Amino acid sequence: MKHFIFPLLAFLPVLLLSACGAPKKDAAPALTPENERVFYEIFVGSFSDSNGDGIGDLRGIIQRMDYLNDGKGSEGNSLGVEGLWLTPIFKSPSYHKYNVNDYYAIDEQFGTMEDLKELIALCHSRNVKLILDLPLNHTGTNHPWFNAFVLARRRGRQEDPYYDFYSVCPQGSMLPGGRSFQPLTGTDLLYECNFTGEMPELDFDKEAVRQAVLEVAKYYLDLGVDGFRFDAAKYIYLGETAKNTAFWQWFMGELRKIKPEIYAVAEVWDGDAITDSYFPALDCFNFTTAGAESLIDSTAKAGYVRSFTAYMEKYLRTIKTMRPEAMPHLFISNHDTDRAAGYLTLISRQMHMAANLYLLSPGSPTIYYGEEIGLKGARGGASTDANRRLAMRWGDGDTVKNPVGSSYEEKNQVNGTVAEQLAAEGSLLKHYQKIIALRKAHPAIARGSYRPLALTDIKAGGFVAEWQDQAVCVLHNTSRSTERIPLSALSTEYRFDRIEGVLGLGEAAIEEGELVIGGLTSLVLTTSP
Ligand SMILES: [Ca+2]
Ligand SMILES: [Ca+2]
Repeated sequence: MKHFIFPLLAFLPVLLLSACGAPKKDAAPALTPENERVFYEIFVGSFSDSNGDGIGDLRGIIQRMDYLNDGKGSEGNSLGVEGLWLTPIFKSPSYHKYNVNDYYAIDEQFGTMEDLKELIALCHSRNVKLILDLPLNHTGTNHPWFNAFVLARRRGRQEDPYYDFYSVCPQGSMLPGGRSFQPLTGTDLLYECNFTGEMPELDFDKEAVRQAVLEVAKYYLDLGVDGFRFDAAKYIYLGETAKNTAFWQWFMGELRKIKPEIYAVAEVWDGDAITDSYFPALDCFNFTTAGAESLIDSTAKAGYVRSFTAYMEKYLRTIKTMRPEAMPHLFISNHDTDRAAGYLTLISRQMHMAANLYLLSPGSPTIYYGEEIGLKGARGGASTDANRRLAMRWGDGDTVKNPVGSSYEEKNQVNGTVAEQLAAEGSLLKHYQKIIALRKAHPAIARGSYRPLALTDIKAGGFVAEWQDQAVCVLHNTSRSTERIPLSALSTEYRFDRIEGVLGLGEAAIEEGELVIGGLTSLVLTTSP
């Protein structure tokens, strides 16, 4: 078997062009600070502990930046992510901090505003965007706004500026369907709280509320953050999609006046029919392809790749119609789902194939911390989300501990630590590093057009992407068997005869006009100069 594999080429595109004499392209394109980049969700309290109290913190993230992105590109040995999403860092009594009591203070467990500024500067020095998780729909019950609201209601002081701040209904009245309310002690009112009683919901019909939350976002943009992950975006007016999307249109319009390139992605945990309607305002995470028994899951488990690529083509067309800059935000798990390594096994390469499928797709995919080492964690019989947010397994003495309430059994963590996987060729972590580097070297994957391959009788499939003057073919073979695919079947326009990278169990080669690709393997192909 002849092997025409040039793995180094994927990592040295500039050298390649100069080595080939007069390049087809003038030079490697100067990459503008686009938003199509690989993000990494950090559940802050569980990531890395800098001061020995067992709780992850901002300084812990600063100290782990070399792991995330060492700024050395292909010369380095980092994961290579170019965006960080921090779960909420504001003052809050819970371990998850989604019930905020002061939007303008960093929770003492996590550090200080100075730590945040230092982290922002460090990120930006390495071309990493930093976004904050902003839970705006509700506050905590010790937020000064809520305290002032409760007092004003108990005393009947309608002139109080906080009298109308929260969503209420009179006791005994007809309640809006599908929403949850609890009695407001000392009044004849119920307050809206669709998550828990600790999360009272603001009344977004009130201009003062809208301005107050807008000020929060502006404050952090001024501080230098690149944007936000908007928590519970469909809960602003639960069950009223048109009112929700109108709110987000207004809100994003105001923020784009300040920062036109703002990175904004909303959590709208719903089907595409609903999430699509948010895209004129802002992007949404794609929940359709995420999690167990989803399209990525089933495709990674020896499914037909064309199911996934057909979905992606249609999805891209839909969201780009809504807003030309819209992009997909794929992921396989997050802090609200069971971890992927529980339903996709490493030994059968399902995790590897899932990573290939979603990270070698357009837009801005998000890795959930620990996913890259196969960290496990599921709600399980204990029915606690804490089990989905377990301590990162560094394997180097980091003092970070599992969150309060977790009960996941340590003996189930069988996939190894960061330290072990950094030292082991063929580890899942090394696989993630390789995917991200390949994606970075071929920006057409993230930003280009998307044309599914017309391979019909085999499980292997993929897409052709064009961006500027680059053409790339991404091919996944989810079956266990080697496939032989004529190059002419990949494209009628291009001859994809250059293997830029091989990701997976098998090998690949080009033999007499045919691409030979091993089972459980993905490829990135380009054309010969
Ligand atoms: Ca700490
Ligand atoms: Ca609400």
